[in-house]
Amino acid sequence: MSNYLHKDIETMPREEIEKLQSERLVKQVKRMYDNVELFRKRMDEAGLTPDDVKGIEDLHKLPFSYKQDLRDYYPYGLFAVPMNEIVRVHASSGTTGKKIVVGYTENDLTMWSDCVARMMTAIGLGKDDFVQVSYGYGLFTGGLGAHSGAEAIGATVIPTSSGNTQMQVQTMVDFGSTALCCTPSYAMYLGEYIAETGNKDNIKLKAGIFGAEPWTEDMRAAIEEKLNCKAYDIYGLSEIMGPGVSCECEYQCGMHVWEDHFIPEIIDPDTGEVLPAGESGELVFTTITKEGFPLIRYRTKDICSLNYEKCKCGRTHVRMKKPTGRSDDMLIIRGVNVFPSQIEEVLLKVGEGITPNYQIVVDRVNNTDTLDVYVEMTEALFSDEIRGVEKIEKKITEELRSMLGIGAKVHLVNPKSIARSEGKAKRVIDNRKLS
Ligand code: DLL
Repeated sequence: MSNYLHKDIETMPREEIEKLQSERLVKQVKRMYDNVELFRKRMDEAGLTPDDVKGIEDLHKLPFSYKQDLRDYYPYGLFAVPMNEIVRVHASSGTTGKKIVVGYTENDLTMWSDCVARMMTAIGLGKDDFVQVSYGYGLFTGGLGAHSGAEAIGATVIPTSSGNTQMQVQTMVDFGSTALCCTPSYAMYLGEYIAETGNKDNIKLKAGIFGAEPWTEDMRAAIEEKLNCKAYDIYGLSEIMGPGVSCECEYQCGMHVWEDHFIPEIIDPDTGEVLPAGESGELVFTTITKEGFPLIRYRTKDICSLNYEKCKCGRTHVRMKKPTGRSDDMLIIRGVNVFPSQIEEVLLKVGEGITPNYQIVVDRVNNTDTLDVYVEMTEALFSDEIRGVEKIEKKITEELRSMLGIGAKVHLVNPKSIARSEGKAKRVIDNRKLS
């Protein structure tokens, strides 16, 4: 027996979903053509006018949009409404120092909380629940996104934000949290801590809502065992909305994309061709109801596939598989998006005593991601009996923390000690097994 927030929408027959999407897409394209300079320019270049778009059958004709667009039009240049209609902004890492910025109107925020609330309802949460939100609050969408969804179902929200594990567990025990929202790696970490402190029988969790980074079925089993609750996957990205673009239902068999708001496509990342249902490729989204910051055919770079079969829960909205990787070099370290180019930018900035030869090593130790940055020092520094190495390492560590918002271990190593490859330099070694 499934719990629905809006049964009519969640179980809408496919023809009706597509009809609704077509109507909304046509309106969205017109609105964006009138209000977003870059979109108008791309349509003009492609020889298209809004009248060429009669429904979702024309979606594939429309130009793609990219993360780089958000950088080029930083901070507000892609918004489709005047700034005084934007009631909130969020931001996430760009490929270099500048963040990418997204904005929401009041209606956008309502739509967002509604999407998260649908999932919370589906997995059996409601007014009697205590939802502990341990995603970070702030520019990151995780904290406030989960928070608003939990408020929308009338649950009692416990906004602990991220970090301070002892406080998180104490709160979970004392406040009687029945649901937990955080990254899956932090859920594992909390689980370990709960076991170590003998608290497993003191927690009352029934559900966990985990996302913002890839995780496996093995991790799900481990988290469910450690936290003694069901672990559900939630997916999203700042550019499209935040958490809740898609989420699992009670059957944990793929994440339903809320298709009345988002149209997903799977494309070949190299050719841009749309792939048949079921094939794996790059996920692309079009937002058909967003007002503040709408996007047409946004290239997420996440690799996954779509399943249009009706789910056991009765929902008709397409399910996406857990993303298995990315078609770019973005890493997600402790839930934070990190591009190797950001690290390179820091190294170039510090400059003194170091060469551009570096290697980034990511691993997972005791369920926590580690980031080690190895940089070759210059011959001059090396022959100077390596005086000042510690100072430079400290400086790079500080700059990295300020750029990425997470800690890294920096190691200055001897000149020519990082293995050279014949082709492209192997800058990143990711030893985590996530797919
Ligand atoms: O991570 C939004 C979010 C917050 C989702 C809380 C779920 C829970 P960004 O920081 O913009 O937004 O990062 C988006 O994270 O393109 C994926 O690569 C990755 N990602 C997000 N959710 C999942 C997931 C938030 N469930 C990027 N599985 C996305 C795998 C995920 N990867």
